Amino acid sequence: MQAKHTLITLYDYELSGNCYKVRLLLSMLNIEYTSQTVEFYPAQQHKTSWFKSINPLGTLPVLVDDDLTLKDSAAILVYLASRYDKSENWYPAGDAATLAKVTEWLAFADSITGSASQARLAEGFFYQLDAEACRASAHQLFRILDEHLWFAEQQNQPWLVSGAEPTIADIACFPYVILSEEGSIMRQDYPAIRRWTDRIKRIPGFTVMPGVFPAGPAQTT
Ligand SMILES: N[C@@H](CCC(=O)N[C@@H](CS)C(=O)NCC(=O)O)C(=O)O
Repeated sequence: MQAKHTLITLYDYELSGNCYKVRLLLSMLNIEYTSQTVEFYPAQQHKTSWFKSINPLGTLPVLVDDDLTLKDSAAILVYLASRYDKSENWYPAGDAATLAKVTEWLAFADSITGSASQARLAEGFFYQLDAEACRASAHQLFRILDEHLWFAEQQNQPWLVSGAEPTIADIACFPYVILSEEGSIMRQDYPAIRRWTDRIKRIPGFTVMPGVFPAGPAQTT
């Protein structure tokens, strides 16, 4: 049965990877919400006085739950998991080291946004950015991510932070990795990343966005 939280509003843009992070967790936690579209491109509605009265930073996503307004995808993930995930797996607040590791990966996700997402903006949204430099930074991060995941797999750890279940760290890092080809950042040299993205696609409640495809049939051999 779906949890009823009719007061939640997500200020959202379908093609935004940062908004997708929030949509993913809302779906995986089966939380009902209302989506308010903010036309990012080409209308630039996020820079209008209407939207800046909601978020003076002029960035998406924004989540409003009752009288709480949150303006950053990582803050929103922390909030949703802390408030609505009864299993406490998504944001395991009980253990200091685990929590610190989740936070470390949230910061890493921001670095991915600052490189892979920027390359995508340059290629697909005609932003005046140094796409080549963004790609080079993204590849450095993907190499680190791939090695981390490879070593984790050797310990039978499927997710970014050790433990049997995924955390918001996986959700925060996933979107701009899986969308990286839209910025001409190919992932053929990162096999552990490819296996990890496939595992994420198999989490119950996984949802797609334009450019992201569902998992294929599970391998039986
Ligand atoms: N750290 C913020 C970054 C948000 C962000 O940069 N969002 C993009 C859309 S995907 C945006 O609104 N960019 C407009 C701008 O930076 O002016 C978060 O994770 O929410």
